[in-house]
Amino acid sequence: TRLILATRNAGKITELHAILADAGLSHDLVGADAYPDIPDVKETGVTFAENALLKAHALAQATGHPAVADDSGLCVDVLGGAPGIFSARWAGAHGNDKANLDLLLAQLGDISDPHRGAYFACAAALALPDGTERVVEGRLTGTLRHTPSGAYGFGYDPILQPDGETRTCAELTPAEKNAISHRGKAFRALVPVVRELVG
Ligand code: ITT
Repeated sequence: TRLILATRNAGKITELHAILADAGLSHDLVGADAYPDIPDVKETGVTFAENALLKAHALAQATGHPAVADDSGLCVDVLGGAPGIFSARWAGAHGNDKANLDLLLAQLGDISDPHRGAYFACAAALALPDGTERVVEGRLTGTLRHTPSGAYGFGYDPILQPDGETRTCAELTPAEKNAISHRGKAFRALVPVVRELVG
């Protein structure tokens, strides 16, 4: 069965292929890039779950196949949860990971480590062409470094050091990150739902 990955973020697609394969899902996983004529979905929701559902429904409707979507971001304690759902365009242009990360570090300045708590959040949504929907969430909590470190991953990975780790998410191998990440947790929870509703 074909299962659409309703995202155009290359970092997410790489992680989702690994997470879903490790969880034993044998579906034919096809990224949204395979459907260039489908317009980008307007993320008008106010929560990760709402936006993930919007993206999953849009792709399921447009393709006629079941679709899974990821809406995710970094929530910083001292910023009241920002950038949150605005993580991909925190510095303005959509998807400029380096500018987003640099701006966030500048905003935090030299705030000390005990006040640099943050977490990654991920909502994983499944939508079927008939309108059936499910959504689950996962989190990874940690502390924000003062300077970026590491070359794996994407987005804010070089500055989040997970609780109990001495390395940033960008210094963990992809398998190590997926084992503990917000995305790994959310999509591993979604897999039994996919099995039940998609087959
Ligand atoms: P799609 O909507 O096409 O899926 P997007 O990049 O616009 O792609 P989001 O709106 O969910 O996706 O934005 C997520 C942003 O949050 C992403 O650009 C990163 O900056 C950040 N982010 C999410 N998960 C992350 C992770 O595992 N590591 C680092 N940063 C992450």
